[in-house]
Amino acid sequence: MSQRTLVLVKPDGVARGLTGQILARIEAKGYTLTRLELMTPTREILEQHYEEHRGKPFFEPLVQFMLSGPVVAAVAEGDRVIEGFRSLAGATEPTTAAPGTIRGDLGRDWGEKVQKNLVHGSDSPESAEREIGIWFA
Ligand code: IDP
Ligand code: MG
Repeated sequence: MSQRTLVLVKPDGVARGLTGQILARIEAKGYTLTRLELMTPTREILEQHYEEHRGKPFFEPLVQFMLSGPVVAAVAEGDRVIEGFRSLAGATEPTTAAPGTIRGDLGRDWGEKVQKNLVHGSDSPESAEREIGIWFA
């Protein structure tokens, strides 16, 4: 059965003009974009979205970063898209994310309290449905 995931092009990706390249990689891999919107999230949306990280040292820097400019929210669909998009995205830390991945090819460390790593992708079917509900209520 086909699956869906929430993808976010974070404010660094939008500000650096990388939205098209990032979405092109998702499409080139064969997934289908079924929702797509440029939006400016509220703190409330971000606190819900990153609920699991509340209390961690990078939580507030992460929320501030995500509030720093518009993001592109998308729903991508296809068999095993959750795993497939996280594989395209690469590891959380862009410095060591594998070359060939979005974060490995397009990201770097900027010496900040939060890793600016261009994209978000849901990590499980439960997270995907929860997150799609938050961003596309
Ligand atoms: P993921 O985006 O690869 O799933 P998560 O652990 O869910 O990574 O963390 C959410 C976001 O918080 C990351 O994408 C990154 O922007 C930031 N982040 C995670 N861990 C750290 C950290 O140890 N230091 C700074 N920022 C972090
Ligand atoms: Mg995560």
